[in-house]
Amino acid sequence: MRSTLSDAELAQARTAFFETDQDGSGAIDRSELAHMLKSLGQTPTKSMIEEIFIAADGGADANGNGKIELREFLCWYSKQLQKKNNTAHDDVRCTCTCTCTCTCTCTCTCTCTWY
Ligand SMILES: [Ca+2]
Ligand SMILES: [Ca+2]
Repeated sequence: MRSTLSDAELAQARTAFFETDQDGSGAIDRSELAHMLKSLGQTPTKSMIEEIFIAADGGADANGNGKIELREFLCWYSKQLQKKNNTAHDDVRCTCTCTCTCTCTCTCTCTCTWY
């Protein structure tokens, strides 16, 4: 694994992992992930969870055993940070303030991600 995390980011990621791993099993399962997202103010849907676990372009559950081990989590976390940085550079950060879920015909194309 090539780590692109700084020491501070690594420490942060480890903390996040152990906070999320509520039963201390050393791995994050789907319900633990859902709980973590909720604590971040997200409303995780089943597909959102699946997306994180098994996204085609690098899901967190790299070995497909249905759990995110620390190694997998760190790898995934660094990818998210990279994405975030790339996004910031491209200046396509979410600037839209429309949070409505109505079916109006506004053409808001906000691309913010779950974090
Ligand atoms: Ca666990
Ligand atoms: Ca796994």
